[in-house]
Amino acid sequence: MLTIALTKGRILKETLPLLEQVGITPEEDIAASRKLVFATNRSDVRLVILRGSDVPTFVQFGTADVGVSGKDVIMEHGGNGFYEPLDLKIARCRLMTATVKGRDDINARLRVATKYVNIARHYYAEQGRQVELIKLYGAMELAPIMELADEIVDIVDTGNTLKANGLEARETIADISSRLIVNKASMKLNHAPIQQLISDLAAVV
Ligand code: PRT
Ligand code: MG
Repeated sequence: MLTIALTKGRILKETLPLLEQVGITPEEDIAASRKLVFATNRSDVRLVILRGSDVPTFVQFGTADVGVSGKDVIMEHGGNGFYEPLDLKIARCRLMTATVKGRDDINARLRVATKYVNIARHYYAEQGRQVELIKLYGAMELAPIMELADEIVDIVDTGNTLKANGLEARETIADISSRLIVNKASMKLNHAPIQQLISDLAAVV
C-alpha cells in the first residue's frame, strides 16, 4: 500500500488534477467529505488529507510514503527524513519580507512577525541582522500596521493582500512551489511504485 499525504486547501485543488492525469482518483469527493483517509481507484494507493505543516512530519516518520508539500513548509520543517525528488510547479508564490509602505528600517534590532520563524531566523542571520522573532499563526499583515513588528515574513502571490493593507514587499527569501517528498526508507523498500509515480508525475508537470 502506498500512502500519499496531501496538503488541504489551495495545494490540494492543484494536486488532484495532477494525480488524475497519472491515473489516481479518490473514490469519493474529498471536498464534500469530512473523512481524512480516502481510498482511490487503485487498490494499492490511498490518500490522507492533512494540514500543510503536518505533511513533512507524516512523511518523515514513514506514516505516509509520499507527500505533497509547499516549499515554504518544507523549509520551515527543515527537510529531514525525506527526499524531495520533484518540483510539481503548482501553488507558486514567493516568500518575502514586507513592511509598511515607505517605512524605513530605523531599529537596529528588527522585530519580525511571521509563522515561518525558522526560515526567518536563518535568513536574517545570513544577512548579519539582529532580529527579535514573533511567532504568529495568521494575519501577519496586521503586525506592522498595529506596530507589533517592524517587518513580516510571509507568502506573496499577486501582492494584493499587502497592498490592501498598506504594506509593500521588500526582499524575496525564496521562490515557492509545491514539491513531491518521499520517505527515505519507503524509497528503498517500495522503490518500483514510487519511482513510477515520480516519473509519471514528472511527465505531466
Ligand atoms: O491553514 P494553514 O495555516 O496551514 O495554511 P493556509 O490556510 O495558508 O493554507 P492555504 O490553503 O492558503 O495554502 C498554503 C500553501 O499554499 C502555502 O504553504 C504555499 O506553499 C501555497 N501558496 C501559494 C500560498 C499562496 N500561494 C498565497 N497566496 N499560501 C498562502 N497565500 C496567501 C498569503 O498567506 C497571503 O495571505 O495569500 C495571500 C497573498 O496572496 P496575494 O495574491 O494577495 O499576494
Ligand atoms: Mg491561507
